[in-house]
Amino acid sequence: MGLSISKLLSGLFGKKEMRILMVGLDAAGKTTILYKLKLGFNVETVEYKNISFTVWDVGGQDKIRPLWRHLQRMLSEDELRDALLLVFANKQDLPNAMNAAEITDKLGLHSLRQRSWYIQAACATSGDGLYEGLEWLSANLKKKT
Ligand code: G3D
Ligand code: MG
Repeated sequence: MGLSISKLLSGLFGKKEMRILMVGLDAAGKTTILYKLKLGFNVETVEYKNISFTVWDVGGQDKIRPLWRHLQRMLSEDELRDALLLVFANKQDLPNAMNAAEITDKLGLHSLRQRSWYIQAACATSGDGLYEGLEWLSANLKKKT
């Protein structure tokens, strides 16, 4: 279905759209998360609670790495000024995985100003935590609009 038609339908049925940029280290589990939410490729639309989430999984591309290597600078880009920030602390099934508190600390999330952020422990292979993440996004999208 073309973009314009889907936009028209969402207008008719009050469906909201949310665009998601997914960034992270190679092998962090981005593609697994997308596949778990819906079988498919690097750009996917996931329907959840009457919101259409469009997710771009852009992790390993050399050209944009300098952008996300510095998370805080990336967030200050104009296009992301109003973006919600959801962090999946993935691979929680592995014994040596950093937990959500450790990742919060490493990413300096507490020092982010004027930003709605949330960290969700997850295991992409089983799907644990993935919908809780979307739940937070959908709740906060409603707050914004
Ligand atoms: P990426 O898209 O961020 O680069 P992938 O990462 O989704 O390709 O995942 C890289 C590897 O990590 C995959 O293993 C995948 O199965 C695994 N993985 C992803 N999420 C989890 C998780 O929550 N727990 C565990 N144990 N493994 C995970 P393979 O072996 O298929 O390359
Ligand atoms: Mg990938």
